[in-house]
Amino acid sequence: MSLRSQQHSLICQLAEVIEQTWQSHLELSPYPMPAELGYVEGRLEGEKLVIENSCYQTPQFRKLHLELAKVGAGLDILHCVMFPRSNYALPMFGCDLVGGRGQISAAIADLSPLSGDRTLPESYTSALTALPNGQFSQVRGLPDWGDIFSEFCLFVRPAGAEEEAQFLARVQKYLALHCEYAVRTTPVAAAQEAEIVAAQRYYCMKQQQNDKTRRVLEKAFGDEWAERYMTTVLFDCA
Ligand code: 18B
Repeated sequence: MSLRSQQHSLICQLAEVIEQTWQSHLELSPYPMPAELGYVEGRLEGEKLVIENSCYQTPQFRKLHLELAKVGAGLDILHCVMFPRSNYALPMFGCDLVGGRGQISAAIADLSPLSGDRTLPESYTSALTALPNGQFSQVRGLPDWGDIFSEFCLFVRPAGAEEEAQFLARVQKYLALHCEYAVRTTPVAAAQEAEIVAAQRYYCMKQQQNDKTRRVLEKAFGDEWAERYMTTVLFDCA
C-alpha cells in the first residue's frame, strides 16, 4: 500500500498487525468493493484527502474493512471494522486512530456487543478482564452516541512511544481473541438472525452520528458524497 509508508508509525504498525492477524486466523476471500471506492482522492475546500481501502470477507464476517486516509500533510487516519455475518452471534471489532505530525490525538478500539441485551459473550468478558490494565496518562471521554461501546472500550490520546506500544499490544490481543473465538463459533438458527441484524443497524446508525468523521469527508467530497460513503462503505447495515 502506498499510503502506509507515509503515515504515523503507530498507524503503519497497527495496519500490519490487523492484516497479519486476519491472514493467520481467518479464511479470507476478496470483498466486492465498488472499483471507484478502492482508492479515492478528493479536494473541495481545504486540503487533499486520499483514501485507500482494503476489504475481505470470510465464512464468519460479511466484511473486514481496513481503511487508511491522509488529509493534507497533517492528518492521518486508520479506520477498521469487522462486520459479522447475520448468522454469527459475534461482537463488532472497531478501531479508529486519528493523528499526524508525530502525535496521535485519538486512539479507539473496542469489541462492541451486538446481542439484544448488549452484553459480550462470557468468554470475551473473562479474557478481557484478565488482560493487564494499560497505563494511559490521557484517557478520553466517549461522545454522546458512544453507548454502543463496551466497558472494555479503549479511548486514549497516547502520550509517547511507550503508551503507543501498549495501545498496539492491547489491540493485537483484542483482534486475536476475536478471531480465535469467531472460527470456533457455529451459526445461529435463522430465527435469531433478526436480532443480530437489528443490533448491527443500531451500531451503524450510532457511528453515522460521528460529526468529526462526517466533517472531514464533507470538506473534501461534499455533503452528498459523505453521506453515501458513511452509509455504504464505513457503516453499511446488514
Ligand atoms: N474520527 N475517522 O474513520 N470511528 O470509524 N472516532 C474522530 O482527536 C475519521 C470509527 C471514534 O470525541 C476524529 O478528536 C475519518 C470507528 C470516536 O466526538 C476524526 C474516518 C470507531 C471518536 C475522525 C474515520 C470510531 C472519533 C476526531 C474515515 C470506533 C471521538 C479526532 C476514514 C470503533 C469522537 C480527535 C468525539 C474521532 C475522522 C470512533 C477527525 C475521516 C470504527 C469515538
